[in-house]
Amino acid sequence: MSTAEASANIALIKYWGKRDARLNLPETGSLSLTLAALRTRTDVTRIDAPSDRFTLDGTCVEGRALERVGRFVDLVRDMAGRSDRVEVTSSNRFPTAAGLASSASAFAALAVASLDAFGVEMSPSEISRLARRGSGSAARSVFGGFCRMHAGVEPDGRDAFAVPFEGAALELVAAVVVAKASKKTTGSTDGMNLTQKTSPYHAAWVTAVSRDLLAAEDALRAGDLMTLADVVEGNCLAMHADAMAARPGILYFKPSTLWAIEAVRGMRKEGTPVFFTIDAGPHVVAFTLPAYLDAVVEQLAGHPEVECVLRSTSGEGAHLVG
Ligand code: 2P0
Repeated sequence: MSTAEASANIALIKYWGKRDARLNLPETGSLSLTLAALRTRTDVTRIDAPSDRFTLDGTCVEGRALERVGRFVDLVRDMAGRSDRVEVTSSNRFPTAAGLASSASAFAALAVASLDAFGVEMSPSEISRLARRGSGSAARSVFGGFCRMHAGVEPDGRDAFAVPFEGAALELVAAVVVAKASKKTTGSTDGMNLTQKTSPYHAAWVTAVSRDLLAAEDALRAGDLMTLADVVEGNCLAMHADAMAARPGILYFKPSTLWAIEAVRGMRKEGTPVFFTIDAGPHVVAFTLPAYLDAVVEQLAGHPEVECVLRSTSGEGAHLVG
């Protein structure tokens, strides 16, 4: 049995659109921080059976999710020249009932465990490229800390992988404001495909990302949290504006999302170094400096639709354990 762990990551500058759906190539680059608290552990064992098996958080999974895992492991089977089926057992070390399940930590951990199970050796960039085939954001969870995903230009995707971002002069920690579970929202893949096809703002989004990436990298290197706050919040709201302008519009915000945005901006106005970002769901992630985390967590817990506020430092990249 091969066991790997990986942590989810939260993008400061977001990925929202693909240049190739089959190879899962992003339209733009992105910039993220891997979060220690959102961890997935995955075991992969080669088995003598007619088909793959997948258990997630103690429940046997079938249908599309099992097929997605099987197709991903096929990439590793092809490299190894083997056809053995596998048993994949995965567990998330955070409250999945809250809808925080992450394809980033899942496919980064599955990539590392599957390669080990089939005895295939790869460089970290090659592992990132492989993880990307499972999920675009998984390419970033191969690495710890800040991470820069390159969109690349090659049709075969050989230059579309993540690398660690060096030289950050800020140590960011996160408060994850988990909204109470509500009806399932549009998944990221479907959401970005619909946005790309129908949103009149999408071309402007793509242009904005290149500019935001440069500005965010400069601010991170300069340790300029207030400039980073403007760029990251602006990029997040631009992604959501793009999605909201799709037909039909995709709206991920809930009342607690808007409440948390206001709370974060209120704290910043009062002098707390904190800023927010929001992925394809209602949860708000507030980034701050370690000395302010307790106060930020306390302020963000006070809405009736907030399930809990998780605290996280930056996390490690995907690795084998045991
Ligand atoms: C991001 N998200 O950069 C953006 C922001 C969600 C909002 O990457 O289709 O699950 O599997 O490549 O990786 C989530 O997208 O999408 C995502 P696929 P994925 O973090």
